[in-house]
Amino acid sequence: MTTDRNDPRPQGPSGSRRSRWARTAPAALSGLIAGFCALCVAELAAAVVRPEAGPVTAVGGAVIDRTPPAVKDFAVRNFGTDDKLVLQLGILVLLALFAMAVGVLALRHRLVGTAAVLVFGLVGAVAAVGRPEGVPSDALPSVIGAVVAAGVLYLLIGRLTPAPAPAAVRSPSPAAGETETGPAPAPGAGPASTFDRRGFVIAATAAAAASAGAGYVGRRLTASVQAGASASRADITLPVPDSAAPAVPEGADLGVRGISSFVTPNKSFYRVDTALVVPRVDADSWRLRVHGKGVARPLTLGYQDLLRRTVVERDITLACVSNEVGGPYIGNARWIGVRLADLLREAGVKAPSQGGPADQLVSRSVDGMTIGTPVETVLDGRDAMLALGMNGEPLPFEHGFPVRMLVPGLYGYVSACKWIEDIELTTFDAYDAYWVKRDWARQAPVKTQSRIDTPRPFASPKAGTVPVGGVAWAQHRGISRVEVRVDGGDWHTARLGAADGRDTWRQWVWEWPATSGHHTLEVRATDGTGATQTADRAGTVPDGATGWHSVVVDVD
Ligand SMILES: Nc1nc2c(c(=O)[nH]1)N[C@H]1C(S)=C(S)[C@@H](COP(=O)(O)O)O[C@H]1N2
Ligand SMILES: [Mo]
Repeated sequence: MTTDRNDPRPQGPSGSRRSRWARTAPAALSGLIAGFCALCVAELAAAVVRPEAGPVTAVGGAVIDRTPPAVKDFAVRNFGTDDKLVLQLGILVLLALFAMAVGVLALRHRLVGTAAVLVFGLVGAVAAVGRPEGVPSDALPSVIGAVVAAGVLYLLIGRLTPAPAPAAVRSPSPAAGETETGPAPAPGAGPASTFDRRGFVIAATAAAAASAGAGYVGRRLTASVQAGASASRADITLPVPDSAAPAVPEGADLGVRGISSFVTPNKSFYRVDTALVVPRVDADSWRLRVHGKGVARPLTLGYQDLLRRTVVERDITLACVSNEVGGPYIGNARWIGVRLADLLREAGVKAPSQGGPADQLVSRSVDGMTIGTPVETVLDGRDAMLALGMNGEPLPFEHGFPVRMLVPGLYGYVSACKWIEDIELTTFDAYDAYWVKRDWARQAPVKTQSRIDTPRPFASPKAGTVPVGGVAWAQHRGISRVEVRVDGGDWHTARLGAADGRDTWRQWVWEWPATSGHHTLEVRATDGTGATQTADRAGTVPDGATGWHSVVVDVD
């Protein structure tokens, strides 16, 4: 370092520039430490207020809320389920850069820099309160974090611009940014030594350590609150269903290598939601309210109330509207829950076709998601349910513990509210749910689709018999036929896996007599009503992608 106290080198005209740089780095570091401090203190405050109210989560959530569908699609496509991690890393990197800039700014204008820290706190606070589930107290973590961080920055920058000592000898080449009188060099210091390095290092280390401590305590506090939710989940024994699902028929799984398993294990079940922090709801304190237009007898139910009701078990395939042709956002599971229609009838709800005044059921989650479902669909006899269990275990936290909604035949964003806590009967005219406000369709039945799982794109199987297989779905209509063609030739009817009702997908396979060369495979499905999947290509917005999935392979 050129600013060592006993630097023997002569201080030429460049000395002042050098000393300015010598203070710029510690000023940037001060900014970084202040930023770190803000996040750690906010983390501690958020542990008390609400983990989701932490600034990074809040700003990330606000970004998600405002992401146009095209960008969201891009993010999902390129980062998949890691999109949220990428988003949060991006926010942290940006924050670090800004923090360093603020530190340097504070070196020149101590109060302006300090005020800039408060502005950042304000951004976090506005983002937190502006989330769909935001409440005024959500501003606290960002505000408290920013105030403490501003103090830290003020103090650290103070260490870089020491007050003049009484018997100061004026520095021959005062560094830029120094006050009129100029800082007094410490006794024995060379002219370029413009601040008390030891004092700064001690203060900076102390600030960083105290921040880390606060952050650690915050993390532990949050973890202990979440432990309550985990314990409540571990305590649950799912009931034996009053109406069990028939065993999955033999042959529903064709046993062909490379085809998605008929039942999707919970661990590999796709996850799509806007939650940066997975809500951890304690089943013991969880309540569901059913109320609104035409609800003669509003209900408030706890988890045990649901367990005591008639419990059904059903196999249902869930798909996301953001799934592109050939995409991965679909899974099939065995669910246990309470039929939604039973509950609504008990509350006195009538279908619109029976004269009921509400045509939209709006479900609300603990994290503020709103999902609008046609009341007519929920009451038309299908197994719409409040699900408690997934593949033999209580819902995993990621999939909506303690309770989520499911409506066979509708995309998730219009039916499958996770972490549900409120059901309001209203009309489509009166209210637009979260994704509808963001250009997605009000109503979205699942479109007939089929996917080639094997061979994989650009695979090079050996010439001879090559099984071409995958899954096809048209929930609540069922699949009646799947066809495959090669290089635009004749369609060949595939062999279907046994049907497990019409609410689940079906596997299919066709034994392809493959000849060597470059080939394009295409698939199309026909649903239970006899309608064949359209070839017309459409994107996912506003109500689901269409077109045939194709895969290109090179046969050896
Ligand atoms: N609370 C909440 N519920 C939600 C969502 C969400 O973002 N928040 N996403 C919906 C969407 S778009 C889909 S496709 C399904 C996905 O459910 P999964 O993550 O269990 O597969 O959940 C639905 N329920
Ligand atoms: Mo979705």
